[in-house]
Amino acid sequence: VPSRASSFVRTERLWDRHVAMARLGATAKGGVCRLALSKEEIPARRLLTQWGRALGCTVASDPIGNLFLTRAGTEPSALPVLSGSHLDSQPTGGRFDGIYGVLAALEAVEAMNAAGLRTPRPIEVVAWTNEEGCRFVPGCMGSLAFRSPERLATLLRAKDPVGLSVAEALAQVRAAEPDIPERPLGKRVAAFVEAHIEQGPLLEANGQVVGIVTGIQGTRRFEITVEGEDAHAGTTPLPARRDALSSAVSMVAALERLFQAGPSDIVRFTVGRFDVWPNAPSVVPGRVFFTIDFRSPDDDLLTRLGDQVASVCDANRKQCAVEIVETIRTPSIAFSGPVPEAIEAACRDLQVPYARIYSGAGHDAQHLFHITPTGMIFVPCEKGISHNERENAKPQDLADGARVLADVLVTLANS
Ligand code: HGY
Ligand code: MN
Ligand code: MN
Repeated sequence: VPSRASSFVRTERLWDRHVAMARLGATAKGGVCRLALSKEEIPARRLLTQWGRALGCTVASDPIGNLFLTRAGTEPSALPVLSGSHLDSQPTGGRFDGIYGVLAALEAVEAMNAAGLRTPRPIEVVAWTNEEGCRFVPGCMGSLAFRSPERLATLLRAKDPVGLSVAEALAQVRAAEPDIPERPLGKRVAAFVEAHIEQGPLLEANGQVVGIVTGIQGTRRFEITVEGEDAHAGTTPLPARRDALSSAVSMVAALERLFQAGPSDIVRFTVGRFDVWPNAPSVVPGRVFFTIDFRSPDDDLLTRLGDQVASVCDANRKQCAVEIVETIRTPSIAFSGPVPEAIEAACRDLQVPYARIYSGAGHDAQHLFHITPTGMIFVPCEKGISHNERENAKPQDLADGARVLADVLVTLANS
């Protein structure tokens, strides 16, 4: 159908934009390290801004640093349709996690321009600040603030491992963007659609190209600090030791028994960060910091198991003190309504093989879900590898996902 936006999506152009972005924060092993609000992310924001302006979009950023490229609608007062994901990556991240959703939305806008399509609703391509939650905790920070503006002050105070706050890092980023105006935090939107690689093996294994995401599992994240006492490894007898590492290791072993007690492999329990001080071979560690990332589709399980974290840590602290802080808790959500329906209609029109699929990974969509009709489009990634520098995807799959997204955005922006 000549006037359909999807007909104007260009596989090479979308791929080339991924190649250009992958240079920003490129790692020796072929991945990216582009942490939130880092010096590597500034040029990525700049490149996105340049591409958006070349397509006639106006660019603005909000008080948490979310970046918006707005394609004007014929009815400026109509609520906009948002689509996007994140520019930031994990330290050993891949070239597609997050960035694909931003570039697919940009490609959809370019295709609408080429098709000469105007829509009543404005369309906004969005890059949410700090989705990955590595440098600054919690993750999904930009979409969280957009949904709950009352959280802004607290989120701006979050500090990175060297003590720099979000506010200070954001000030550095915004100082590099004098030409990008600020807009208020949060507003009502008509719908949000996020395209993302699956970060799992199912679509590729089953020969499907698009996953219509049915929901996102719930998450609880904790930070545990174990306080003991630095001591001489050679002279300190066992009864006199307050060994923070020994206690922390007992806690992790006990937590694994708690979380992996269930019959099936449903619960996801990860200790991703484990810092030891002073981290010297001949010093009994006086302090250990570690993180817990706990996920389950079952909210009752999230409650039942998550509520035991404190008692399990306390029962294994031995001669040490322990502090447990829950940093974020997001319930599991189920997508329904106009956005998944529009995705399915577009897949059928375009004859793109699709399946319904549940998301084990967290996304910004889990916050937008609470304020507007929301849905997600997954595309395959090689062997489901992600949060790994070997993350890979096929140009054709990325483009097919962008074709579906383009027609979905036109449908929603006309509704
Ligand atoms: O951890 C997550 O689920 C997301 O990919 N940051
Ligand atoms: Mn992501
Ligand atoms: Mn990720």
